[in-house]
Amino acid sequence: MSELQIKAEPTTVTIKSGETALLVIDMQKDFIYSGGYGEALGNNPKILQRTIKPVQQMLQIAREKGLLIIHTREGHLPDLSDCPPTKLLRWPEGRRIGDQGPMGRILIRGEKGHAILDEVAPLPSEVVIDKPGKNAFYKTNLYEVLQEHGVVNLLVTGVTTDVCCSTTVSGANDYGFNAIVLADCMASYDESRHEAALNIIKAQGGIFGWVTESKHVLEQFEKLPSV
Ligand code: TIU
Repeated sequence: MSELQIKAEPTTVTIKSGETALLVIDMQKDFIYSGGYGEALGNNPKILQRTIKPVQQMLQIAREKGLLIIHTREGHLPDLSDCPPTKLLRWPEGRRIGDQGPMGRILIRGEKGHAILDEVAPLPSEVVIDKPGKNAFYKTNLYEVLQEHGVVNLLVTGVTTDVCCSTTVSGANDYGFNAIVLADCMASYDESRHEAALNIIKAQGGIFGWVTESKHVLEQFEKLPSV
């Protein structure tokens, strides 16, 4: 198993490729396209679109080098039985989870808006985890999947930095994984929150993990033989 040294903040991080998975968080139309949940919350979803290309590149190299790839999707059952009333009722009617929008019912599994973007769509062989919360470890089998595959390190990408990515990184830390965040593969609806969330992750000697750019990861993974 090859050891790779990834340039990152606050320190260079050494990982074994066979113990590393690529995690792609919530690259769904509901967040990244107009007419979905992100917009219903008052955001401009276009801001997240800069992540598409770098995430696509990370998927390509991870597939070439045989990494475990896990995609997540935030969403709820059509009867909303897995959606806490607090999450449901916090926004005005018409803009709530389950309300009808241009991409179907907002943040509901199986609706058009719930789907992952075509550009970064999972292959049939890849793991897709549906989650009712922000943190991808909450009420999912993510921990068990990672354990089963002997994963220690997570290369974390997706949206949004300050919500589903940061809560998942915090979860990863508690569950005993190294989270290595790829800043250019991640975005927030607000640039200052993106920066703040990254700063919190890498502060205090890397209290939650590391922050790097995909170019540093690509540079290292390119050295590995393809599968
Ligand atoms: N996936 C994810 O981050 N869910 C959110 O609700 N993000 C917001 O920034 N609102």
